[in-house]
Amino acid sequence: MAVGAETLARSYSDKRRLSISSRKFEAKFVGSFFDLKQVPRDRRPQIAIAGRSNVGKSSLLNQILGQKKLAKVSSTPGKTRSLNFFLINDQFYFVDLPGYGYAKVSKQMRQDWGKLIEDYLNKSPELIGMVLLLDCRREPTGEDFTLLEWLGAREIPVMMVVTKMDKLSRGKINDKVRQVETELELPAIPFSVKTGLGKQELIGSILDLVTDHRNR
Ligand SMILES: Nc1nc2c(ncn2[C@@H]2O[C@H](COP(=O)(O)OP(=O)(O)OP(=O)(O)O)[C@@H](O)[C@H]2O)c(=O)[nH]1
Ligand SMILES: [Mg+2]
Repeated sequence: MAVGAETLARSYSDKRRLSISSRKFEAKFVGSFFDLKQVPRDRRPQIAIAGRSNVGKSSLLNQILGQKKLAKVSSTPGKTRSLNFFLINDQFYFVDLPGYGYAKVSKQMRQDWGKLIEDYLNKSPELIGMVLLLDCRREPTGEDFTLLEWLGAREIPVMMVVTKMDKLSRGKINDKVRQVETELELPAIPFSVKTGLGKQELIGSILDLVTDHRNR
């Protein structure tokens, strides 16, 4: 039986996918950057982790990388103030962004962080996707919507994650996910670093994104 070009192409991409997904995320911390001029520019794709201060960005990163302390976690909001780059499997970067919306820092500091995030978003052609986090006990803010609009306008894929789900009772988890999905018009992944909820689903989405980008 003749094998069509389409079948060959599919089996090739399946193999590529397998070769990525069968490996773990091997992560290397590259550096913390306060200025966009310092960040690595080697054309490897970048996936940013964004959301309000204290939403659980650094914790999520440690969880999916299977490491406890690679990204700094703190109960004091505003821990991550720089762009933190992690090289994954030598293939792509995760960029842990400073959290936004934390009121208890000086106006100057808020402006500086905001500018760093804005600069990063406007001047990073390597950005291929974003993991956007929302705390399950909070409503999305204007900043969350602004970010979503910005990503939508540039057709950058978003993986919406609802964090700290261990704080909700089992029965409320599905309701919360549906509420977020309706409000933001996006699929959402429920997540908890305490119970491991959502870890495999998120890793799968990230691997799909990287594979799609490579096969383009
Ligand atoms: N219960 C619970 N706590 C969590 C979870 N994820 C994060 N936390 C806690 O939330 C706090 C903030 O976590 P971080 O990972 O530092 O949050 P962040 O978004 O990186 O914060 P900034 O860097 O300040 O923007 C810490 O006390 C974490 O232990 C979770 O899934 N469940
Ligand atoms: Mg952080």
